[in-house]
Amino acid sequence: MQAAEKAIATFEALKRKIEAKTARVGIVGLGYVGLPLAVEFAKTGFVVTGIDVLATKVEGLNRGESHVQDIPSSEVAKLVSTHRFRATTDFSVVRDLDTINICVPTPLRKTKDPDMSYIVSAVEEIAKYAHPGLLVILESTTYPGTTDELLLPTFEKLGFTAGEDFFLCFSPERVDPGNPVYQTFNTPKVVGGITPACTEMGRLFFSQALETVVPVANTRVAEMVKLLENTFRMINIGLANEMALMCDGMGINVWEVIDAAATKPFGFMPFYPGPGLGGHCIPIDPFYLSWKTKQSGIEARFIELAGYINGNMPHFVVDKVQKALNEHGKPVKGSRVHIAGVAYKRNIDDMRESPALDIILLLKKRGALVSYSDPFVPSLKLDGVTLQSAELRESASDADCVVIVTDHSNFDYKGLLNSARLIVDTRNAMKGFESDKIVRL
Ligand code: SAJ
Repeated sequence: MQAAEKAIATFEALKRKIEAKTARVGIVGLGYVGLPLAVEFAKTGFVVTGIDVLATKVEGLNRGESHVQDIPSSEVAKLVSTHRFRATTDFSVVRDLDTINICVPTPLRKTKDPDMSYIVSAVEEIAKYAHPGLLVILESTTYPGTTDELLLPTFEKLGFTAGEDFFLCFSPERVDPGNPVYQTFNTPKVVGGITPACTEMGRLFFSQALETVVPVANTRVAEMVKLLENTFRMINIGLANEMALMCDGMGINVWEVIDAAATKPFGFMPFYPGPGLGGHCIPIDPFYLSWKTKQSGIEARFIELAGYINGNMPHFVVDKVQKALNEHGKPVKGSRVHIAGVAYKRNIDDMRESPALDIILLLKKRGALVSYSDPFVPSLKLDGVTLQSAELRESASDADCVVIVTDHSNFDYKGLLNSARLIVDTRNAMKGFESDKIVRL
């Protein structure tokens, strides 16, 4: 059979399996991205195999237990009992898979360089068992060129040709944990392939289980889409934080300024100042872009500047606490400072890159006695010390100053105003309350 005919036969064979939902789907990395994706495809009727390096995660899933906030255990249990989903640590299952989505972490090293080790090890394992007709889709947020430069050569070394005997795409994950409106099935899914045939295969695959699929020209466009989305956010948050610094210097309430600007029905989108930038996406993803552009001699100055401004917010907050205590005739040294909320954003338990950690360390460095309350975070280990979350109202009445770092909805802010001597509010959580006890960003 000629190569072209062979390629068409390979494409048609996989297309048929995907359309018939008999394609065996594999998801590598069963975290907040991979598990919801696995569940969506299993619910649509595919048999899905999840692969993860953590045996505890795999065993829990096979017992029908979910470790991901957006996926109830009952859902996992049902899919496991009907043999629609199972998890394993054994990559050799790839031999029998038709499609694989790679949903592993892409953190930054301390040097702000991308840590590609999770992607590299996953691809190396997959390559050991790769076979003709496989569709491989990388979902981990990464710099433009990763799929072309890191994944493609690995498969080409095995003699594969993308778009002919295997299909390779990039599709950015857009999971927003805890989002009550947008979940995996109804968040538009961008996908770009090494070749048009790869893109079409990726589009066909996702359209079996997800509401909207957005095919783009190639993998680099798809990789860049995600970085634009999150860089846009990070830079605008940086602008909001710089506005807070300017307004602070001019005695203007920045929150009133933003709320009033947000009444503009077009051409404006509100972002808000805060104690700093936390999470596993926004503070991280833009530096994948700036790292890559630096290699071609282009300085991503917006990203660097926003990173500097956002990174400086914990210091600004601690300076504000110091000034507020001094106004009340107290030094930071020896004062009891109670932190209300330590998670990186409201109503979740995620502590990754949380600015609360920087604020606590900076306060301790200045001699403050620091405690915290966070109903989502029962305890936290910092600088070798384990802190336990305390009851807010009681702790507030004992404290010289309360700092609202995370504005959880279930905090009793009215009660806090009655019990606290002094409140530094970094989230405008005390909006609507007027008192000289309250110091706002
Ligand atoms: N933050 C501010 N001011 C703002 C918005 C956020 O200081 O106006 C802070 C938050 O407190 C947090 C950090 O920025 O510390 C990140 O917050 P985020 O609202 O961006 O939430 P994330 O990190 O969960 O971002 C995710 C991203 N989702 C994906 O990457 C798939 C992001 O693209 C989403 O836009 C965001 O959720 C969302 O909208 O919830």
